[in-house]
Amino acid sequence: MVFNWFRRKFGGGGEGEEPTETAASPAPEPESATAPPEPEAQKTEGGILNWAKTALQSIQSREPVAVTETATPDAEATPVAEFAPPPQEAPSPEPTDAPETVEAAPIALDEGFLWSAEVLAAQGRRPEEVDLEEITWLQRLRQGLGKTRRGLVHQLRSIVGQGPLGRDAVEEIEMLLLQSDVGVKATDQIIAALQAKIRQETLPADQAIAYLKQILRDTLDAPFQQGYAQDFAPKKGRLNIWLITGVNGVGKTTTIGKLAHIASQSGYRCLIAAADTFRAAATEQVKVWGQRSHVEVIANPGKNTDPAAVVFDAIGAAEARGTELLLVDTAGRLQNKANLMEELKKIRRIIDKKASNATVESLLVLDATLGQNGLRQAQVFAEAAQLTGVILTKLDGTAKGGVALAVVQELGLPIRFVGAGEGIKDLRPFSSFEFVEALLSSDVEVAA
Ligand SMILES: Nc1nc2c(ncn2[C@@H]2O[C@H](COP(=O)(O)OP(=O)(O)OP(=O)(O)O)[C@@H](O)[C@H]2O)c(=O)[nH]1
Ligand SMILES: [Mg+2]
Repeated sequence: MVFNWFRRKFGGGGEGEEPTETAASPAPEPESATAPPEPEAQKTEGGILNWAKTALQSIQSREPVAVTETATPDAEATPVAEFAPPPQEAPSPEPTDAPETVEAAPIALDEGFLWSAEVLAAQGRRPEEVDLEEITWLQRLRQGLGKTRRGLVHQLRSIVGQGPLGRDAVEEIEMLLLQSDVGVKATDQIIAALQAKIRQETLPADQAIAYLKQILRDTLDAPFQQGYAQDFAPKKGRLNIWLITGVNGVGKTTTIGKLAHIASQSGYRCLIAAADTFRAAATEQVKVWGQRSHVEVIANPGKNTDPAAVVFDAIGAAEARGTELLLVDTAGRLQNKANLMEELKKIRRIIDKKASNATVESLLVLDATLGQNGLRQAQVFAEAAQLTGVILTKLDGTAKGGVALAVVQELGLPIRFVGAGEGIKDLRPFSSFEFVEALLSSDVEVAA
């Protein structure tokens, strides 16, 4: 059965189907957050362990996967080492090997699996309806954010563990957020929300962390209050065009390859336009990704071809083939910034003219390892490309995960996807709930 990755559910891409709220987004629980906002239901109904076992059985009934023998974890178990993903190829801007061909490691009902299970269950997901790749992706995201989390959670707990949050504690939390790349503006807002809460009541450590998580989720989801749709799936049965922009080296082309993979796996007819005609090897690079994801690439083999002309041809091809998702790769660098912006504007004009009925999304790719510097670059693109969302890449590296909050706060744009690795499966739709859990959760507690 097809798992629709954009909607995070099986068979969810029916013609004309209008999405209900995505399963990946838990119902918001705004003001009531004195008690921990995480749903507790699974812990009382046989616990996460049962949920995880059922999920594993369902996964195996759909696709046989090797299960490694691990001792069944119990409530007292100290957490084992974090999930180690398959080794990745060394970074290479022109992918020649296919890191995605590395077979997934045998699945184990270990601490990492249980953590993923808890995160999925907390969002109201049923164990029969999760995909194995959801589990492995969550583990990868958690591992990617591991460094930031370890720095953050331990210190946060020790601050809030000292008793009711006082002024000094709030200042220490402020420092921690700034060190995690959350940025001044978002930090100010988060601290203001936290202080407002503390004025109302004193919070024990767990509740303070739970409340902080709620504030972070609200910050990340704020664009949904400003008119951006929470659902982000290409519309079936019609042309969607996603223009992928960003400065050089942030991961645009790699992201296109990963998006093409998600799209074709999720049952969408997809096409790629190789509109980075500036860099000599760019077309070849995107073609490699096209082969990996089994998606055709429209390119113009001539030298110094006009990228807008490539986009024009690609739209024609997309319309002729009934393509549902056209991904447009763009250059990250031209002779100068003004030229690049002019080129993007021209591409955008062609899209609006030639595909006036298409649903167009303009997505800025940001390299999370660049921290606040990446944000400055973003402001320039925002004008030229009429941005509608952000894709945050390289969360697996030295990035400090807090930058996601700065991105949303500073740009007012929703994060639509996050990348945490160079493999084809290392990019998935963004969920504030999962992100915040990966950033701030302490170790899984299993109520068996
Ligand atoms: N670790 C890690 N590396 C990534 C990720 N995404 C992309 N990369 C790497 O970043 C490098 C640049 O990626 P590209 O996709 O070529 O970037 P680009 O934005 O298309 O670059 P230009 O075409 O030069 O503008 C490559 O080595 C990728 O493998 C990620 O999520 N994690
Ligand atoms: Mg590129």
